[in-house]
Amino acid sequence: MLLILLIFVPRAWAHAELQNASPAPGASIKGSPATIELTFNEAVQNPQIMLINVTGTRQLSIEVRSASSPVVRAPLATQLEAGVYQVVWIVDSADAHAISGSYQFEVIAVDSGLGVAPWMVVALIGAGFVLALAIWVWQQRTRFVKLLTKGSV
Ligand SMILES: [Cu+2]
Repeated sequence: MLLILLIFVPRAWAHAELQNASPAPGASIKGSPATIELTFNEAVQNPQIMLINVTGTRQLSIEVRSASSPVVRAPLATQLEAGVYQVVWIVDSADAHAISGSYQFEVIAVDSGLGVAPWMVVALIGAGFVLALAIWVWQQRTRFVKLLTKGSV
């Protein structure tokens, strides 16, 4: 029975299928992508892409200018801040049926270069230790002087 279904139900009815996406589904990328690019197995029309900031509440509707083509390219007008984004897309297959899908990717903040270097941590701990030792030595010295001058601490 299953075999008969497999034979008589044509695969996907010639609907378009998403083959490739950039940023890739599940990808973590440093900094904002310049474009969202979806590649289908056949030419698609009337593409619509919506970008939802999952970690925030911002919703971006991206304008897509595209003739019938297997590649839908959507340039981003604004830089995406760090966060998880959901790409929701709707396109018309060659047979005029609409198909849709969604996936997520993550934008990681670009390293500002102002981070604390490991040698700085070591230097700070070292400086703190030297200071503590200096204070201790100073305290012992005053106690010792008191002992000498007054005969008691
Ligand atoms: Cu169809």
